[in-house]
Amino acid sequence: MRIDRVELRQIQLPYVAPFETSGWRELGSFAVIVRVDAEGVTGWGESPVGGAPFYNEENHNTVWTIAQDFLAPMLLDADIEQPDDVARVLQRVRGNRMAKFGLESAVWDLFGRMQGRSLASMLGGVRDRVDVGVSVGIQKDIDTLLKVVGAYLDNGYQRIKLKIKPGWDIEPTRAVRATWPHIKLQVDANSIYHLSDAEHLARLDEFGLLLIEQPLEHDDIFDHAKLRPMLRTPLCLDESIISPDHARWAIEMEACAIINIKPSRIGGLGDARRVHDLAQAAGVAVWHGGMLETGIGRAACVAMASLPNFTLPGDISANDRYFKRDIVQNPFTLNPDSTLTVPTAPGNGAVVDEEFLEEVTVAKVVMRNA
Ligand code: OSB
Ligand code: MG
Repeated sequence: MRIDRVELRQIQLPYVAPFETSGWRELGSFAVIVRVDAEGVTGWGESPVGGAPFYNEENHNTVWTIAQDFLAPMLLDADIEQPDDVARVLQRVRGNRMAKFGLESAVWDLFGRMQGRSLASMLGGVRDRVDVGVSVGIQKDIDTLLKVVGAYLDNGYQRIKLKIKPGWDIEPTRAVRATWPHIKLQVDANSIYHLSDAEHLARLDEFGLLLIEQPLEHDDIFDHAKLRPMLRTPLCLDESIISPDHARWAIEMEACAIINIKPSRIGGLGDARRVHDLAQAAGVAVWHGGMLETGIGRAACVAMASLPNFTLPGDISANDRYFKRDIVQNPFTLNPDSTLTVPTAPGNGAVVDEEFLEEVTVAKVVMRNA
């Protein structure tokens, strides 16, 4: 099958509140939205990339350039018989995984809509609801943090993740734990510490955390393997796991007990599923991370998280935690048991609000097969 048309859009969509990590602060989504058309059917995908290359090496402008100059032409040139063909077709382009993911996930959606199958069922999902929590950014002080966390708990979220950095780690975590002794709590450092901080990080052990996420360098596996036995808190990798091979290396090196899966970071739903399967075979738990996706990317995350080895709550909050108005007509809402319901409609199930999408589009390009 030939893809007839690829449309790329840069959007700007403000968050309900700024999101701050150990390394950056963003005020809104800079996602690149991908639309693919073939045989009269439309598929949607999202590269949930940031405005600055502070999480990984990509930003909205690199996705825009690489998708337009290389990935979209390669996709339009190829014969695609199944979604898994896309990764192979785009393989010559090194890295740029968020850019690849936008196209790859759009093709999964396209095939699902053509075949009348939900993305969850195509991927091998086994759940009709997925457990979710909230990732809470760095706040201006501990009082504010307690208010923000309290509000999310009141909304019904049963798991809280705190972003940490030097100077905002032990005390905020202690305060949240002291206020809510029994909630599921975890922390994410986004690569800000070094192996020499091991003793400091071990001070988090007393708070009964589910996990500590990516304390060390974004491209490191080796030092994480050294750090892991120095902590009682289970170690989880995010930034470092960018492919099935990286997952295998981390597992063989015993660098982590848990893997955060983000299909966008790994460059495709197909490879994300491979990471899931490798981890499951090795007895390593996985959970679904988030990149503050719009409703398009979010729908794919929820489908992915319905696979069997996603045994910890995901960073996939309801759409209203991120946006006042999203670019879909069917946002997820939080169920009372801190879950989101897995879509059963064909493809990713997102119903795109094309009028609002047009409003928030700041650049658009269309490429076609002759
Ligand atoms: O490290 O998990 C991360 C957001 C953007 C980039 C990296 C991360 C995050 C989050 C937010 O923690 C998760 C979400 O709610 O989407
Ligand atoms: Mg993370």
